[in-house]
Amino acid sequence: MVLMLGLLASAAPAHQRCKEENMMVRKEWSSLSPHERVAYSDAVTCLQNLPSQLNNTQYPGAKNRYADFVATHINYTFIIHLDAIFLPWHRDYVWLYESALRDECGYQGAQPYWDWPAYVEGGLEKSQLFDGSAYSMGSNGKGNNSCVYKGPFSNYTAPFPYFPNSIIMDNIENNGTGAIPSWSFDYEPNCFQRYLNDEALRLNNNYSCIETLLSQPTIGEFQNYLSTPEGDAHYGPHGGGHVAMGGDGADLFTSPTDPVFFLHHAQVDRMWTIWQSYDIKTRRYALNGTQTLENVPPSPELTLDDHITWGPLGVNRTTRELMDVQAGPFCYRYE
Ligand SMILES: *[C@@H]1O[C@H](CO)[C@@H](O)[C@H](O)[C@H]1NC(C)=O
Ligand SMILES: *[C@@H]1O[C@H](CO)[C@@H](O)[C@H](O)[C@H]1NC(C)=O
Ligand SMILES: *[C@@H]1O[C@H](CO)[C@@H](O)[C@H](O)[C@H]1NC(C)=O
Ligand SMILES: *[C@@H]1O[C@H](CO)[C@@H](O)[C@H](O)[C@H]1NC(C)=O
Ligand SMILES: *[C@@H]1O[C@H](CO)[C@@H](O)[C@H](O)[C@H]1NC(C)=O
Ligand SMILES: *[C@@H]1O[C@H](CO)[C@@H](O)[C@H](O)[C@H]1NC(C)=O
Ligand SMILES: *[C@@H]1O[C@H](CO)[C@@H](O)[C@H](O)[C@H]1NC(C)=O
Ligand SMILES: *[C@@H]1O[C@H](CO)[C@@H](O)[C@H](O)[C@H]1NC(C)=O
Ligand SMILES: [Cu+2]
Repeated sequence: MVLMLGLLASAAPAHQRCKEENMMVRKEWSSLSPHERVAYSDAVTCLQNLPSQLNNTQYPGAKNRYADFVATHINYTFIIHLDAIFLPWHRDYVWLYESALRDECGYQGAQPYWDWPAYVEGGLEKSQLFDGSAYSMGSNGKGNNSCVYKGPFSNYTAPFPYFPNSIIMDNIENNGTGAIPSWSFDYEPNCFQRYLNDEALRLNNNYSCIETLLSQPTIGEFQNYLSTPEGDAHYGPHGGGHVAMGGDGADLFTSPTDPVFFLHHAQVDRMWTIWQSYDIKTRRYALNGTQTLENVPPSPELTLDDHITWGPLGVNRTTRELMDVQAGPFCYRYE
């Protein structure tokens, strides 16, 4: 009987497989109990202590399983940002990471998110996310190198090189090929860095910014408001969160080096999910844009039938499979 039910379950279409009983519920960091917060950061530390699954000759910097996720993000930087692939790619990326925490490190909870506007007042350094206590995600950085010095991850060695912003600008300005530098996966150990920036969060991620984001009428405008710089200190809520972390979290290539990246991108995903929910009929499958960063080099518009890849982290998906958080590979909601 058990076997038969198992067969039925695996044959059922996705929308029937994802039910209230097996749905993951993603919560805001500060609303987790202290015990739940430690369980989460412990699972991340566990991933940082598991062996890499990548070829060490090709990826010398991928020193552990956590770094495999960073390597993959570096690998695809030029196709997963400032284009139509951005939202669906990062949705599955966070899901693959959450699944690794659960499957490889015994984590029982769901991926938490970072509700930015709730952190605008009071200072990041004093917040439950960054206060450096055992119940936080580690402290701010300090010293000349701005190394995270207290709480979880303070002894983590960031393995990959630093990528200057000029790499992105050169590619855009010179109609580049979007090839990553040859040294991208080198092992260049450094301390894990943060440089918390309250002002960036206040200007890009306050309640009125979120209201503006969620009131964008089309997916094209939603994406533009989310990520496109509008000059001085304006980066959009996605960029603002990265700049607010500073250090490793603000490097477009290696930003997942900061474990808060995954809380930040869960929040980006939550914004998209909420925006979609306002008008499921027209918004769930809405796409706008091509498949390369700022469309350099030029690429076709992304369609629902195109394949998206995460390299060795997971199987290819069509864009269509990634549009609904309770179908395809996913089964979660935000609380
Ligand atoms: C790892 O990559 C190197 C260089 O590409 C290759 O020669 C070697 O066979 C690979 N090792 C494995 C186990 O695949
Ligand atoms: C990098 O991208 C190439 C091309 O898609 C792929 O073959 C390789 O497995 C990727 N490696 C990682 C770590 O993502
Ligand atoms: C930080 O930099 C200052 C000025 O360059 C130098 O005097 C100081 O020794 C450095 N401190 C550390 C801990 O490296
Ligand atoms: C970091 O390493 C030092 C020295 O090995 C150790 O005393 C400290 O407890 C470690 N901190 C954390 C948060 O693991
Ligand atoms: C940019 O380069 C691509 C080839 O990579 C070429 O097809 C395209 O015409 C170029 N665009 C411009 C504006 O020069
Ligand atoms: C919220 O952000 C907007 C846009 O940057 C800014 O004009 C406004 O002053 C900010 N509000 C507060 C309360 O800081
Ligand atoms: C994509 O969005 C931009 C910005 O809103 C808009 O100008 C453009 O017409 C849209 N493209 C398509 C194909 O809908
Ligand atoms: C996965 O998709 C990428 C392009 O997004 C493609 O290059 C690759 O061949 C696909 N791999 C498989 C196994 O289908
Ligand atoms: Cu990214």
